[in-house]
Amino acid sequence: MANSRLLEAVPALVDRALQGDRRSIARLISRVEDGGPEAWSALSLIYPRTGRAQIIGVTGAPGTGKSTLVGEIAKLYRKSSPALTVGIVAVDPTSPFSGGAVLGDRIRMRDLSGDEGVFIRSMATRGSLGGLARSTTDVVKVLDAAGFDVIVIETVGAGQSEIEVARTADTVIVVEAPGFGDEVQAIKAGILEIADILVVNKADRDGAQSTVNALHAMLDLGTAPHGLLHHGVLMPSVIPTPAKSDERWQPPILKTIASQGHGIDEVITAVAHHRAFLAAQPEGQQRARLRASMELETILRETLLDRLLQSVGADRLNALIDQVVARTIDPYSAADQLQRAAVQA
Ligand SMILES: Nc1nc2c(ncn2[C@@H]2O[C@H](COP(=O)(O)OP(=O)(O)O)[C@@H](O)[C@H]2O)c(=O)[nH]1
Ligand SMILES: [Mg+2]
Repeated sequence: MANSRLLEAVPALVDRALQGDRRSIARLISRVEDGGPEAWSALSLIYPRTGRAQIIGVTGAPGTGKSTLVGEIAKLYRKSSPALTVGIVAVDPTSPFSGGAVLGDRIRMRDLSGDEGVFIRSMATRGSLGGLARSTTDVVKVLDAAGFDVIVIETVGAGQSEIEVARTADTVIVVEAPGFGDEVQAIKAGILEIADILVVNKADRDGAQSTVNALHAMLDLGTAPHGLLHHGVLMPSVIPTPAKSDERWQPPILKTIASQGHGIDEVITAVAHHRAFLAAQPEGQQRARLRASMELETILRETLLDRLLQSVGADRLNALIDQVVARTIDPYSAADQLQRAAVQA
């Protein structure tokens, strides 16, 4: 009864959110994060309105300056055109956006949060990490449908599911910073491969150039045309526009000082170039397809498992778990038994 009343409220809530009402957007996001039938009905209502936003993932080790960079990117987009709106989804628990920052950072973020054209949402870190990847894409869909032109997702680049979150973006920016010794953190975390743009932030610090050089060597940019890099910063005017459809994207390496707002326009230019590149490439289409198939697979896995567990019941499941522990049955046979039981139920 209560549940059906809540379900009825969804279409009205979706309507108000799609009209850009900020409180309704926030409430719709919470509903979507909660998951379940209500979330699904909301998502199916908004889905036709999604696919417009440009989605940028920003990932990297903690402390490299991701949140600061995201803030500056948002500010510059807003400055470039007052009509251009920006959504920020922070999956970083230490993010100033999620309230985990030192006071100075929070004060700096205020000039963003007072802006009606910017919507900031921190993801609840409850639940499984796999679930986090799904709910993050769902939250992005809400902001997309609500009309935000650019959506930036900040995640800490550590672990497979964070990588999955970043991968759902159209353009992935991997942030690196000097001062971690000689190691390039992104390589340690295994996130270098997903970088469309590499940013060496904290370029005001010693060792920034050697980080750039290390990344350069790592990416094997030896084949790139000379003159592309100017003081380690890729000059926007000389970023080649790809002509052939089989041309591969070369991730540019850019230096920024996010805390001073330096180098941000180059980052935004590189994002625009990458977007144009994807639009002209079959790779762009492939990405959309890969994303759709990954998403469908995740949903199927969750819903099929849910249904199976509901139909066989917790007792039966627990009994089988005991048997697996006692080694009277192997996990494959146990899974097979559960599936057969579910089919019969
Ligand atoms: N020196 C210097 N510090 C920076 C720069 N960008 C960010 N920071 C500082 O680095 C710290 C971590 O930044 P934050 O954006 O929270 O990093 P995150 O953990 O990657 O999101 C904060 O104290 C920032 O003020 C920069 O370009 N240069
Ligand atoms: Mg952060």
